[in-house]
Amino acid sequence: MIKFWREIIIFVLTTIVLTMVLISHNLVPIAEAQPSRTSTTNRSLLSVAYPNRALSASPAQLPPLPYAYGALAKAIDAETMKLHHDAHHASYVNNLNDALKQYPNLQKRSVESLLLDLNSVPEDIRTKVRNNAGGHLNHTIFWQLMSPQGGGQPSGAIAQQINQTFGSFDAFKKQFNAAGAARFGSGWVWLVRNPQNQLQIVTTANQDNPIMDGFYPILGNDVWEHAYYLKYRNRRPEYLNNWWNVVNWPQVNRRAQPPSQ
Ligand code: MN3
Repeated sequence: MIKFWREIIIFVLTTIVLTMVLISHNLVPIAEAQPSRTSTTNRSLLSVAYPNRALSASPAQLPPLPYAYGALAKAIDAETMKLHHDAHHASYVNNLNDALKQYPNLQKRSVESLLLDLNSVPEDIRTKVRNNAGGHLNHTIFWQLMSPQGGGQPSGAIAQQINQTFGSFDAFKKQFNAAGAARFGSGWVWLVRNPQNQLQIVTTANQDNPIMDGFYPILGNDVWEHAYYLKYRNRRPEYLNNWWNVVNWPQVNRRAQPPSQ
């Protein structure tokens, strides 16, 4: 009987020692390390143009407007929409293709990846790529964020997250509009997810996109004069206020989903 127990103990000890040796040599997988929220968020910055798709640069193409020019009249007039899409956005697309035409390797990269690593873009086209890749990306996101059926109170998960972060939808709107009004010159105002996975309001200058500062863009409004001047003249705050009448909350919710693993 004693011999039996001794053999059991020797067997158990041998198993423990053997397992420790295997683990120390990485031969036995321990539980896979979970990616942190931060690294997950950073990885997703490579694909922000659409809820699940990056923006191609081979060649860059003007996406069709998903509604008629006059469909957003609750906030933006038809003439502004036509110019904004057919002239301004089209020129960002054309200028980006023009900048990349001597660099076929860069055309294989997404617009997001170009903006995330501008240092890898040759200096002679870097500013042109920054402005026009940014312009193409920002406007591609912008058209999707509006809808003729838009406006009203936010719905879904984003409504809760906005309330938790800013207190209420009205408080959030006030803060977002104030940031947009205070952006000097041309630029954008955004609701982003920051690397700590929190909602935050930021602004960007010119055609920079929040991914360039490590933020995931959920919702954004264009505060360049070309976005509002025909109808609102210099009254940017009035444009910012009316813009909520066309915000496409279902689309905002799709963009606000935690990034897929
Ligand atoms: Mn614009």
